[in-house]
Order: sequence, then structure tokens, then C-alpha cells
Amino acid sequence: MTIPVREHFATTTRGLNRQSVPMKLFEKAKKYGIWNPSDIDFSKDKADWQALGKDEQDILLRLTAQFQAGEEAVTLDLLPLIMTIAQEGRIEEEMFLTTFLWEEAKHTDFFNRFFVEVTGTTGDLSHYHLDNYKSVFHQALPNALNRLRVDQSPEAQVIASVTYNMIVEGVLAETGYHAYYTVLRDNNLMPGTTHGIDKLKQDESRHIAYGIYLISRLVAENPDLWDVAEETMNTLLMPAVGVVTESFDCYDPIPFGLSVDDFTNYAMMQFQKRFARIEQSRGASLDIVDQLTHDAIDADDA
Ligand code: MN3
Ligand code: FE
Repeated sequence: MTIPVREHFATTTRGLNRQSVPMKLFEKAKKYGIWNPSDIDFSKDKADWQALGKDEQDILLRLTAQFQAGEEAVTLDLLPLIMTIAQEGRIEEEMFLTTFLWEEAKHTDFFNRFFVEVTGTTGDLSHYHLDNYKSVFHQALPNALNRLRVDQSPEAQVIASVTYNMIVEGVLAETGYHAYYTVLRDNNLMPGTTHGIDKLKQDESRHIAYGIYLISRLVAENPDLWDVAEETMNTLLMPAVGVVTESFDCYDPIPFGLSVDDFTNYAMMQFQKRFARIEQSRGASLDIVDQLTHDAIDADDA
């Protein structure tokens, strides 16, 4: 690997591009990403937890064990992408990415508080991670991101961002929020946890917006990479939907009246939404990519 030579600083030559997509996301992160998981009051959540039935507790533990490890994974695995962007001298993108990593660490912190303070669980929860979950979080995600340590090509970046931002965040995390909302908010349970999920989802929407921007930028710069993006999406669809079905297969009847079809449909809908969004960049110029991303971020009120 060749060590890049620094020729100039962006801030003292061209200046920071404050109108750029990543700076807009950085501004939003400074405004909305400053919530503190330690401030959340879990007292009613704890009482609600104790009143749940055994299977109800079990499915919530399963969902949270998936989220907790998922947040740890995205915290650990993001660094090679940040390093890649930094080495390309993309200061605006890296400024945003500092908030991204900090937020993933806070999400890891949040779910740990839920386990310890709401459920009193401290033991090994890895039995909640089944085959499809492992194929995403033990293999696809770390493999795609760690490849960037040795190969920072645009192709490797597309695979990393599709895996991380489109599948793990855009499909799996979004479907997980839908589960928390269906179980907790719709039953008026655990207001502290529900509030934390609101905040997480807001943070996640900025992360996904950045991923869409990155993939769109890479495809605009290298049109052949559309096929790589599409193939990566399609390869990961089965394990992503499998995470949903393998979780529900553990229950009969499924607690809280949940329906496996509702959640597989939701996951598919998220997948199609992400796919359609990145497909807009196919054949588009960088200017169009910028405009589309600005419009999408403006339409999202937080
Ligand atoms: Mn997160
Ligand atoms: Fe995220």
C-alpha cells in the first residue's frame, strides 16, 4: 500500500463546502444527535417488564440481543470506511462520519442500559443469534468493511456501504424499530425505551442518507459499479429476510399478536425503497446526485 502524500489542506485552499450533502448532515447531527442515553428514565419500563409474560419477555430479549450486538458490530466495523474517506481527503464527509461513529457507540450504550436496568439480564445472550443473523453480523458486515483495510477501491467501498447502510441499517435496523413500536408504543409500554428508539431512528436516518449519498456518488463516478451495488443488495436480501423469519419461528403462538408476514413485508418494503433510491443515481451526474440527496434530507424533518 502506498502512503498518500499531502499536497494541501482543503480548509485553507478551496474552503469547506458548507452547501455539500455531508455538511448538511453534519449540521443535523450537531443539532439532533446530542441526546444522552444516560438521561433516559427507565423506571416505568422496569415495572412494565416485570408484568410481561415469559414469551413476551423472551421475544423482547431476542430483539434486543440482536440490536445490542448489531450496534456493537456497526461501532467496531465502521472505522475502515472512515479511514478510506479520510485518506481521500474528503474532509466534509469525515466530519460527518465522526458523528456517525459516536452515535453508534451511544446506541451500544443505550441497549446495554436496557439489558442491565430494565431486564436485569447479565448472562450470555448469543443463543439469540441464529444462522441468518450470524451470516450478516459475523460474516457479511465485517468482511465487507474489513476489506477496506487492504482494498480501498470504489468497488470495495460500494460493497461496504451497501452491506452496512442499505442492508444492516436500511433493512434490518428499520424493521427492528417497527418491531419495538408495534410491541411497545402501540401497547403503551416502556416509555423510556420507546423514547430511546425514537432518537436512534433519527440518528439512523442520517446514517442511511449518507450511505445513499456515498453509493450514489461512487456509481456516478464509476457507472459500472451499479451492477456491483445491485448484486450486493440481491445477495444480502435472503439472509436479511431470514433474520426476521428465523426469529419468529421460535414462537407458537407469537407473543403480542405479532405476524411474521407483517414483518417480512415490512423488510421487503424497506429493501425496495432503498433499492429504488440508489437506482436513481444510475446514469446520473454528480450534480443530480447532490440535488436528489439534498431534497431527500430536506424532506426528512429531523
Ligand atoms: Mn445505530
Ligand atoms: Fe447507524
